[in-house]
Amino acid sequence: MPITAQRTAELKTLCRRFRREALEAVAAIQSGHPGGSLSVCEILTVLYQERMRVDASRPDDPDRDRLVLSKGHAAPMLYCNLIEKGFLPKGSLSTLRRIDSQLQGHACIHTPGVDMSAGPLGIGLAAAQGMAMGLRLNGSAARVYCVLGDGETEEGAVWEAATSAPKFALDNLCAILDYNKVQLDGTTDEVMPLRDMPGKWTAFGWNVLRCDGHDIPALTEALDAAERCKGKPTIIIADTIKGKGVSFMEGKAAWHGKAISPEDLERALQELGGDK
Ligand SMILES: Cc1ncc(C[n+]2csc(CCOP(=O)(O)OP(=O)(O)O)c2C)c(N)n1
Repeated sequence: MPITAQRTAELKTLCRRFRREALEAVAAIQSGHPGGSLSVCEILTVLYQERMRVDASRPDDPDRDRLVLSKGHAAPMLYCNLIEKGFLPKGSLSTLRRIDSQLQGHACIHTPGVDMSAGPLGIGLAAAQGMAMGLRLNGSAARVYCVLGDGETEEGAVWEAATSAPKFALDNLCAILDYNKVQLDGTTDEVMPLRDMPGKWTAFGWNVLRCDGHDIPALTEALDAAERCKGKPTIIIADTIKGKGVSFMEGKAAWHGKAISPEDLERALQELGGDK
């Protein structure tokens, strides 16, 4: 079912709040990853709040959809979504990255709602593939989503999983590439040119879809098309902007991992607007 205009507006409002909360949390601890959290905001929000079948009252439901945030440094945006879904207590984002907090800088599988630990880039797609195979063996209709960074695809392990998932015809697996064209210390073109991303995944045997990764109806449409595709895994190449929503962070590798000063936080919150 296409998403309604009203639901789209609700999710846009939610995304604005999530952006504010993620930046406030990173600023409070003076460490973390603003840029990649802002770029993946709509992707994670549409997944968790709109399309994934997950229920916080049954966190271990064997038939729940899974999500592997392979670009694990964007954990603040994952936590915003898990809090909204009721997996984590309201207000817990203020404990981000503190000793003994459940909300570490990279998500950990012991945290309620988190399906896979992350930290070293490049491992998530293989883990998601294993989950998809296990679910199919168990006769489950659950789907597995894996969110990748584009810089992350410089890791060779991504391409081992990219090779094998089509062999096993894993149509319950959907990768989403947060294609913001910037990584840790430069653009991906400068650091390691990725060249023809859609062509590469097509050659590996994937169903390749492409959309604007900040456009909520386009993302929902792509996720629905992925679910309809049979016999092969899907990758949604979602064009995004690193730091999206805050003009002085947009497209800047300098805002990949950075402490946010109180002045910059204030400027960012003013730009984002919305409720305090
Ligand atoms: C194996 C490994 N190498 C290096 C790092 C350090 N690192 C963390 S984020 C990052 C850049 C990732 O870029 P990208 O995947 O494009 O993420 P995004 O721009 O979406 O934040 C790097 C190199 C890591 N976490 N793991």
